[in-house]
Amino acid sequence: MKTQVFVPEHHSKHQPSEDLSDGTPPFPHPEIPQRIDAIVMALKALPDLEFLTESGLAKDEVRQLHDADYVDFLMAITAQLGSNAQYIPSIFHDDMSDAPLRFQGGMYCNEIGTPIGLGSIPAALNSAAAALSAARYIQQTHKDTIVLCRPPGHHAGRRRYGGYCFFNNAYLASKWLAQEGRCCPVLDIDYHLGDGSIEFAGPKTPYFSLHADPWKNYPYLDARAKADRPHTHLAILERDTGIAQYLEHLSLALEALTDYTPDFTVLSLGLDTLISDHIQDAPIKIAQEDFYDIGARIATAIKTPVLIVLEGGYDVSHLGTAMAQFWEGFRHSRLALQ
Ligand code: OKP
Ligand code: ZN
Repeated sequence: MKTQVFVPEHHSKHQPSEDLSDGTPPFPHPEIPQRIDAIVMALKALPDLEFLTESGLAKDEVRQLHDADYVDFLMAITAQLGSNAQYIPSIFHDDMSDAPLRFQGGMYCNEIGTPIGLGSIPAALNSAAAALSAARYIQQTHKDTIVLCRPPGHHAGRRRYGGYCFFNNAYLASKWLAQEGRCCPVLDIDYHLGDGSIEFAGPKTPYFSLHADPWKNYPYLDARAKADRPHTHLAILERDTGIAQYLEHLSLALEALTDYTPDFTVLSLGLDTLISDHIQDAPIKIAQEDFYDIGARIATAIKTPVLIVLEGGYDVSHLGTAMAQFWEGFRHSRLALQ
């Protein structure tokens, strides 16, 4: 039986042109449609994968995780955009509900690197729908599944977008899989701390993350302020961390995760830990072939079906190889254990 790969059909409608986070001049936006094309192309060269196109929009479902006024704002601002316009908030306060609509984004976002174009929210709703389809599939079949979410989701909080994310794909899936008393942790191995995901950690949906120091890297916040939360396990990867040290951190996270006796697991898979990914401010040393060992280690330690959800990864010329290496390591490890 083949492994299903869910691919959102509308992701390429989200085409942020530039990222203003580093000031002027802006740099070309790294979260581009070619990311998915590169990964799909590399996976198509591997055996036993079947690709399924997701065309739905999770308009109602995102409201189970995100606040209604937040979702309403994203829909309303989209309705006001022209075909080439991109919306970025300019003024930031906690409550701007009485401000004109075009300023209200400042209470739902705290950075300027995530422009909203006409197709951005449809793409994000499609990405969320793909995550939920994959969740339903894994629930029915108990088979490991891949979903190539774009835009990513782990920086999206209950009422906050940013860090290239709008809806939290991983936690939409995790919360759905954790229904009726089941347990579905999220293991996040994106380079960045999922400051959105952390908001959704709970006894049945604990959050485990390996990430670069979030004080020195996006989202540039004090990790200590986040560290003491229940059902949250955070490990910081120091600059220059190589694969041996990385795997030690990973094993500790996997042990803690296993202690929850999960029924399903969501893996927030970011490929931006790759050494050549320019998104890193405190670079670590994970090579393409190391993804094989990372995939193998995860498949060996986690006995539940795993829903692999794509998060970041911006080195388009090496993304495909990294993903293929990860999947080969994961798959071979599963086969060896059968
Ligand atoms: C999203 B994901 C650094 C700019 C960083 C935001 C990065 C968002 C990463 N020069 N801008 O976690 O991969
Ligand atoms: Zn990332």
